[in-house]
Amino acid sequence: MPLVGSGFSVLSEDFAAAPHRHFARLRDESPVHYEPSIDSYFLSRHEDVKRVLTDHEAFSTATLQVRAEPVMRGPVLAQMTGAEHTAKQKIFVRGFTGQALRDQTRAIRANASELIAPFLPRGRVDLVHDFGKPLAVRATLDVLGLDKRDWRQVAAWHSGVTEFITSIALTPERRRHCLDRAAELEAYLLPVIEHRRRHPGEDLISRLCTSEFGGAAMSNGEVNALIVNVLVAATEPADKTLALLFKHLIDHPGQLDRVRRDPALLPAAIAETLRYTPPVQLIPRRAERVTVLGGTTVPAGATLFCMIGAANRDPGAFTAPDTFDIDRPDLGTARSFTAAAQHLAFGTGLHQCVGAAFARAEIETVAALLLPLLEEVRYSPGFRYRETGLYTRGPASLSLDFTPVRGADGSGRS
Ligand code: 2IO
Repeated sequence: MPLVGSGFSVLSEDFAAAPHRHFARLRDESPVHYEPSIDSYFLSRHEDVKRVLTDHEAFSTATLQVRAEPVMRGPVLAQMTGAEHTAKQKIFVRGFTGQALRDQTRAIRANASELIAPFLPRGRVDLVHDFGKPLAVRATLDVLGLDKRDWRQVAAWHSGVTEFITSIALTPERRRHCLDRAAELEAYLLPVIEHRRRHPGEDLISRLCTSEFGGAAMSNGEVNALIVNVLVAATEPADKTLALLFKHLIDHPGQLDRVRRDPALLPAAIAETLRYTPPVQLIPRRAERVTVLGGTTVPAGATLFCMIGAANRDPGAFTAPDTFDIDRPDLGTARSFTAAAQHLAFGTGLHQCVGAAFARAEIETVAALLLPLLEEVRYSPGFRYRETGLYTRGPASLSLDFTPVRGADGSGRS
């Protein structure tokens, strides 16, 4: 059945249930797929996605003005260009590499040990809700130098902000809800910003407060937007990536065994997880001029969604793309977390993810810690796997059973 004219929609429930089942037909039959209800084009070919993300003059990030600014309450890094972008990107790169990254990695390990401990004697954990989500928020709070005891509150604000950014359509009620959470988050952050200006530390908020651009410090509003930027970008994909890594390894016991025996294979397993099931499935851009893309003419001002999941499974870019294979020669693990990555999970071009090294360190550290603890790891009896999300996507939950560890909660009881 031809796709075009068949009523197929990436906004349908059918698509949402299992997007990857539709990727091949989209790439083959409608590589620049128009969705009239939201007046947007969905790009599914690796070549087209790469072109759009690389040509930042012709395809801008202006979409974020409506998609993100109302909850960010100011521009995020991805919206900036030129000298301002270069200068502010540097603050982030410094905040996520070198000594900063080594300190963050140590804090992640401590957080992960603490969070997993109560589940070890039970032999069961929901890797998303019991572990991944709290870990993701707490790791980000450490980066920002915020109080970990506030993590539940910050998590609630984060989900309001993220819902706004990642929704394809919002009801007025949900929109209000998201804007309210963003206002509460800003009210929480402003006194912190004021305090860090006077008493800076080594954390990223302090770096943002004390750095100058064009001879002037950023305003509270500008700093707030960049903090929320980090909060969303570092937290939202983390629990998804971790859960997806475990799911793929459990589904491929031979590869799980090898990674267990040789943790040096973890970077390849993580990179392949990011290729196979990128947690950020869509990246929006605006066409700045009329352009022919994959045989379709898109008008100036058009909203484009790069379908990262579909591009990452393009047979033109990867051999046997629907196979999860940590040994695939076309992955290039060493460059998978750099600007030269072949997969597009971190985007590419000027606005490629600045947190890629942090993401790798986080998932690698946590997986290396969990794998030896979760012996005989398997799905809990009766567990039904389900993924949610079109923009960011991951397991709704991941209930795992493993061999209970006696006395591992530190209480001395077993
Ligand atoms: C936060 C969407 C999870 C970013 C965004 C408004 C800007 C930018 C991204 C990623 C991931 C989030 N876009 N990170 O796609 O900073």
